Amino acid sequence: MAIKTIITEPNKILRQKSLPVKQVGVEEQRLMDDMLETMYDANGIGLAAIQIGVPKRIIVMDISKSGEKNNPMYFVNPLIKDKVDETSTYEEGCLSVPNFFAEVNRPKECHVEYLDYEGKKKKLKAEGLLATCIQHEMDHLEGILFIDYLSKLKKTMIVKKLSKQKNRPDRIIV
Ligand code: GNR
Ligand code: NI
Repeated sequence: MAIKTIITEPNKILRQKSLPVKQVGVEEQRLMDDMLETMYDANGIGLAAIQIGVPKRIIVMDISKSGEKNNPMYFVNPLIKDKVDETSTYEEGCLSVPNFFAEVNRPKECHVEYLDYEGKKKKLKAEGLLATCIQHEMDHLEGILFIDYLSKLKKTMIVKKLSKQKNRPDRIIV
């Protein structure tokens, strides 16, 4: 397993649409292993493959509480089959938008169909943090970030601050 670099805004790669996986093979399983290790290392609860630069429709998640046993979840080619009209609000963050948090409304519950780590077809009814997280991750597969739901003013402010941080050199030799 290996820890990969997480791509951060602003970066066009994050706007790419990810492509369906034809078959869950060893290459995909290796990718899922690396994604999980990268996510744990960054203290995240979810990660989409595009965040490490791979445009495949693959997500890993673990929403277990700290101190509890790890509960890794793998989603390949996830599809939302159904969602309720009722929404809930969560303060979201994103490993690709480091250190910025904002409230986002999303459907409170959703039904998801996907392939698991073994390539087996699965169904899941998600609610609470699980529903929020899976929708956040599925947005990544479409090139959407949570800041896209904020006002233009807030979004511009966040992207500006992130690009300034990026351009700041670690060391200047004069
Ligand atoms: O670690 C993460 N926390 C989080 C909190 C609220 C809603 C969504 C998330 S996902 C995020 C990790 C990430 O960026 N996944 O794409
Ligand atoms: Ni994210």
